[in-house]
Amino acid sequence: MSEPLCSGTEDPGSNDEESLESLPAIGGDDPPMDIDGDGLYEDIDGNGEADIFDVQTLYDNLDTGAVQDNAEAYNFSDGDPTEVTIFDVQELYKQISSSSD
Ligand SMILES: [Ca+2]
Ligand SMILES: [Ca+2]
Repeated sequence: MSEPLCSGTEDPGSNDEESLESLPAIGGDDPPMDIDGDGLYEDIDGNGEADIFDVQTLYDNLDTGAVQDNAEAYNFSDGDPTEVTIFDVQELYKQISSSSD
């Protein structure tokens, strides 16, 4: 029984996929994912794609501990890193609407 602690592995300059922490699942069974490795977890429902459903899921679960306890991962608006707000939801929506395949 070992419990891996991931503290100290966060390095904004590196892109080490294996060092990503998994966050508690939001509104489903799959943990959110940081698709592009910038430290923000835009795939809220963890299905591998960042789309409008992730915006909806974040909005629906905005007041839950799974979101607020990991506010830095959802600080899309680059505002207060200790609280996820509607502005973060709006910014995620903007990012998703502006990104194209
Ligand atoms: Ca990201
Ligand atoms: Ca998704």
